[in-house]
Order: sequence, then C-alpha cells, then structure tokens
Amino acid sequence: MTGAEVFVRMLQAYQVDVIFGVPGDTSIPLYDALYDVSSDIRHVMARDERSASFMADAYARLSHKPGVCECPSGAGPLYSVPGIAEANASSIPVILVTSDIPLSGEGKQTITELDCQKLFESITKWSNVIKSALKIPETIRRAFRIATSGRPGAVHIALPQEVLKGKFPQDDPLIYSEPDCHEYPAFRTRGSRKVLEKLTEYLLGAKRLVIITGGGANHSRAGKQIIALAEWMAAPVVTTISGQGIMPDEHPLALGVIGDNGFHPHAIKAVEDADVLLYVGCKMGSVSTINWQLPSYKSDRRIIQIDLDPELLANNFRNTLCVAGDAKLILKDLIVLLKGKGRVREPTPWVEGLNHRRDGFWQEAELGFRSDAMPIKPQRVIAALNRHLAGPSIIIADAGTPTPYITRYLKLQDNRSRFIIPRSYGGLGYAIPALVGAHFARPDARLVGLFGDGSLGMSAGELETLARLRIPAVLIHFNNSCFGWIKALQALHYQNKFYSVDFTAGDPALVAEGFGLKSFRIENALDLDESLNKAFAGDGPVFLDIKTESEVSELPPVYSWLKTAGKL
Ligand SMILES: Cc1ncc(C[n+]2csc(CCOP(=O)(O)OP(=O)(O)O)c2C)c(N)n1
Ligand SMILES: [Mg+2]
Repeated sequence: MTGAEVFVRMLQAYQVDVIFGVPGDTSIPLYDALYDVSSDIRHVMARDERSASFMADAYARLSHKPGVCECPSGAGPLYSVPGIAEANASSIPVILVTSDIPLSGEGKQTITELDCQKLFESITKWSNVIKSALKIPETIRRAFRIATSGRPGAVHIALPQEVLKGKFPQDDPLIYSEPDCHEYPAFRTRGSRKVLEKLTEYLLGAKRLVIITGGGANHSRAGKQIIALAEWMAAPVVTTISGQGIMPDEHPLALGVIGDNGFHPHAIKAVEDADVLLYVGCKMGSVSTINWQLPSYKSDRRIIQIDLDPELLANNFRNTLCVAGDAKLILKDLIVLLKGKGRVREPTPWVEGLNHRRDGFWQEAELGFRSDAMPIKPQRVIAALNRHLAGPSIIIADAGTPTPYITRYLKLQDNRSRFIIPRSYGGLGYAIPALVGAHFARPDARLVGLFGDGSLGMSAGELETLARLRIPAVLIHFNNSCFGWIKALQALHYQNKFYSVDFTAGDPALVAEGFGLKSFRIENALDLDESLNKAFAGDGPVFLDIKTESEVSELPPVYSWLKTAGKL
C-alpha cells in the first residue's frame, strides 16, 4: 500500500464519513487514494480552505465527532488558519491534514514551501510532520486522541510527498483505531468524591442558586442533567451565548442569556441576586462576564466552577470551589448525592419574580416584533424566523447584527435543535460554509444561516457549494450596506465620524441566483412570512436578501453599548 492509502484506511477505521477540502498540486496522491474508497468517505470540495476549516468545525460541533479537513501545501495551510484557530480556542476537535512538498525539497526555495508545524503550533494542541509512511497509523491515532481528549481542540498533520507515496506492508495489523476517540469528549473523567460532597453541601445551603452553563455543557451533552439539577433545586438556569439551547427556552427555569451581547436583563438580575453561582463548562471570559464585572463582587457570594480543564478553574474569579471533570458525569453524581440528602425544592417567590420580569420583557419585545419600519428591524426578522421553525433545526449565525438579535430573540423548542456561532474569534464569513458542515452532521435538521453583508463578502464563494450539493438551507442576509457593528462603535464613541465602514449594496440576491440559489428580495416586513414559507418549503438553498436597519439607527441589545448611551 502507499502512505496515502494507509492514511485513508485509518480514516475509515475512525469511521470518518466526510472530509472537507480544496485540491492542490501536492494533494493528488491523496485524492487518488480517496477516489478508490469514495463510497465510504465523502470528500466535500470547498471553494476556499478557510471555508473547509469552518465546515469541519461546524461538522464537529454538531456531530460530536472530530471534523476532518485537508488542503494542499503553502497557500492552503495559510488560508485554513481561521477555522483551525476558532476550533482550537472553542474546544472543538478538528483535524487538519496538509499534503506537503517533498521532504527532499526542504530549504531549497521549493514553491509553496512553508514551515507548517511552526505556523500551527500556536493555534492547535499539536502540529506534526509525518516523516515516514510507517509512522502514519500511530500518528493518526495520536492526532485523534489529542483532538478528542482532555480539553478537545485542533490538531494538524502534514503529509509530505515521500510519505504519501511511500510503501507500507499490505494488511498490516497496525491499521486500527481507538474507538474511545471516535467521539468527543473522549475519556470523560468524574469529579472527586470529596469535592462533590462539598459541592452538595454548598448547593443545599444556597438560598438563591443560579446555574450558568457555557459551551462546555453543550459539548458534554449535559442537557438532561442540567434540567434535572435545576428542577430538583428549583434553580434558574442562565447561559452564555455558546451555552444556549441546553434546555428548551420556554422552560420556567430557563431564564436566558447573560453577558454583553444579546443579554436578557432578567437573566443578569438572577446572577446578581444569587448567593451561589454554579458555572458549568464556562470559561468566564470577557463577553459572558461583561469584562469581569458580572457578577459584581459580594463577599458572601459563592462561586463554584465545573470544568474539564483544570487550567480554567478560578482563572478569572475567586472561586469558592473548583470541580475538575466532565460536566455530564459530575452532574449525574451530584444529583444522586443531592437526592440522598433531601427533597425536591419548590420554586420560591424569587424565581416567580424573575419569571414575572421575563414575561414583561417578552411583552415589551412585541413592539419590535410588530414594527413595520423600513428598513426592517432585525428583531422582526428573528420573530418571523421563530414562527417558521418546526422540528429539529440548526441555526448558525455570524458576528454583526445576527449575534445580539438571534441570541436575545431565538426560541429553540425542540431538544434536537442547536444554535452554533464561532465565539472565540467571531470571524465574519463563518455561517455560509458552516451550513455545509452542518448538513453532513445533521441531515435530519432544517438549516438556517444568518449573516450580514460584510460576512457575505467574505464567504460568497461557498454559495456555489451549497447550490452544487443542493443543501436545503435558508440563508438570511442582513443587508445594510455597511460593516454596521463597527460603524455603530464609531457613532457611539467617536461622534459619528464614520471612516471606512460603508460599502455599496449591489444586488446580493442576483449574486446568489448566479450561483444557482433561489432568492428573494425583501424590503417590506409584511413580506417576511410569505418568503420564509417559500424558503422552508424548498429542497435546496434559498437566499433571503433582507434590507435591515443598521446598528447605527437603533442600538442592538449590547449591554456595554446601552450603558454608554445611557439606555440602561
Ligand atoms: C474576519 C473578521 N474581520 C473583522 C471583524 C470585525 N467585525 C466585527 S463585526 C464587523 C462588521 C460586520 O458587518 P456585517 O457582516 O455587514 O454585519 P452588520 O454589523 O453590518 O450587521 C466587523 C468588521 C470580524 N469579526 N471578523
Ligand atoms: Mg452589514
């Protein structure tokens, strides 16, 4: 066998069913090996390596399996950086394979020569150049093990030409996978018994317990345990943006989102009222804590943090208790301990008061939901989307207008639905390619992407991929002819001195049509429902070009912005 064949056999052993990539001169031997097994592994050709890496990221987030992407030497690895960095920082296992120039060409001005190992060292858990075909199986096993275990993340493997073309003994017993690492998180760890007993004691002593879930709770698939714990303790649950969807939004204990971007005021109040805060899989970074001001300091407030990465424990706040381990296993054990020590709690007047505020919030929101203003208000778009979501849905959003509005107003009801968004770097141009990855991870779900015109400019090429693969996705394009988010910051802090933030709208619907999508132009809010009806009825991608109000005209729900403007 050739090294390329061995590599493909290893992917088969790991039950990889899809690999995202862009072809190049150095990838020919690899493509030849993939050609021969095309029934097992689907190669999805992207139009840009950045997109391929975003596809693998979204696939991994939604399938709970590692995402695999590949690209050719030089420009390929350079273009794939955004998705690899995002996956790594967001604890998503993505394995990037770069086919490389011959080892014999190293240091000789070979075209596309690049020190990939060095390039990826700062944005992966591990970057390795395989030097011999004989080392492929053990290296691929290490790659999967590193990507899926501990705090999951990205891994890079380079396959130079000698390795791809090198010889390997037929039917070698070394070609096998470790089933533990087919999914993530691999090798889940329980919490220490002593620490869990202390945790039980703190929770039983709490008068106003609030559970805060981050992306880690979703990665751990701890939704059932979060609901069980919340219901047993009658404790409200609030989430970060990445923690959204952990429980149905209509649940009386699901209070909403905290932090700077798209926050719910009643969720923030719950955190401020709490005497015990239980963080689950949350990094407590700048956004969810509003620059570490939430929660404000109170000497008698207990902060407890559960995280699988001990390095994150008590990193940003002074914790009363740190619990290292997997969220799902820890909560399972915790619930058993709690049930052994008392009875289920009844909701207190405090929780009822928070729910009363929540009802008031949603009543007030109706004003925006019903507004016929032109350009269309973004909240009206999200309210219309909510009406059309039925059954399992995957919602993917980009930075800009979509983030605060979808975070605040999206209502996920189906426990098979998920909302994903790249929150480590918030790179524009994620949603369109991510829909491709989502399609392969969740063929059962309806797909919806939300993005601004700035994002479209960065990812329009993948409209062709969506059309070529006939992916039934509803694309919601917020057309405001500017990098609105940045323009709003200039308005807010620099007296409307707008500089390099406006661009021409052109005709994005025509661009989408040109790539083979069905498209609709929507300028009037009254047309939203009919267009969404048609879009959801389609069996291919549909592009909705919606003229929306920019962040300059009405400040979006961003805590620090509203505070600066004196609106909080
Ligand atoms: C790759 C990348 N470059 C720059 C930014 C900084 N940035 C954040 S929001 C934003 C403007 C987004 O414009 P658009 O997609 O049109 O959305 P809008 O805010 O107008 O709704 C920019 C440039 C970013 N997030 N990602
Ligand atoms: Mg814009």
